[in-house]
Amino acid sequence: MKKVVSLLFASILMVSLYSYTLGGEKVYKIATDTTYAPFEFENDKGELVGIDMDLMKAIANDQKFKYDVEVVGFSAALTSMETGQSDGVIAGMTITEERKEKYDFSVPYFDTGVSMGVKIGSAIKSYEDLKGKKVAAKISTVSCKYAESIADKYGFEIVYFEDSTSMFQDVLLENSVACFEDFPVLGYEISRGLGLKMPLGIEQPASYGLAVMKGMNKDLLESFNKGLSNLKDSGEYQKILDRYISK
Ligand code: ASN
Repeated sequence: MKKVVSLLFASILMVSLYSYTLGGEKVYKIATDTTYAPFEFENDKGELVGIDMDLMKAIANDQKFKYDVEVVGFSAALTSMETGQSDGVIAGMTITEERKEKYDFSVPYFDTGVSMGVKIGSAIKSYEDLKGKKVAAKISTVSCKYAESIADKYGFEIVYFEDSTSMFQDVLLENSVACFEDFPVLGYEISRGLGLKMPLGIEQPASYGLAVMKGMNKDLLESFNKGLSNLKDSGEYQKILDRYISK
């Protein structure tokens, strides 16, 4: 009986290995943020769209690879990749020197930087005005790191959020007097009626890229880079941007 069971088990294992290599194209798992427009968000029809999502789709189509998207939030997306539950992260993720020690990035595909958002009508015009006040930030982000780096100097307290929508809400509800977020995201939301404004300029100019763990998933990174370059040549890349960003 034991023998039969182990034989059965072995054959099941073989069949599954067989089908993996035979039918077996790899399906990459790509983790992303929740609402982070215009990079990833649900449209009116409940479809996951945005520059990241459309780029991923077009690149996979061009390079003939398959992928699944996991919408988990930015901090959770990093954890998912770090624990091997996903192969890469595309989430309006800023390429930084510090992150490059841990992750490999694709070629940059979008320019970004950090900006302060305050409620329309707010008197806050400078970092000095934040003294003794609460400021909202989203954990694990470059904008949050930036807020942390100046918090002591300007004497404000940081309130942490998992997602941008809750962070913006906290400012609109006047619990926090300001938030720090990437300007393409803040700018997009403001242009669509979010009641915030950006009284100051842009700090820490940088770019977004797709990330994989250092030394891993080289094939994914290579395909992404090749596909992106093809999309730029064909004009498809620009078409995707134009879908979300008005000139
Ligand atoms: N822009 C953020 C960062 O790179 C990521 C995010 O909030 N989706 O830190």
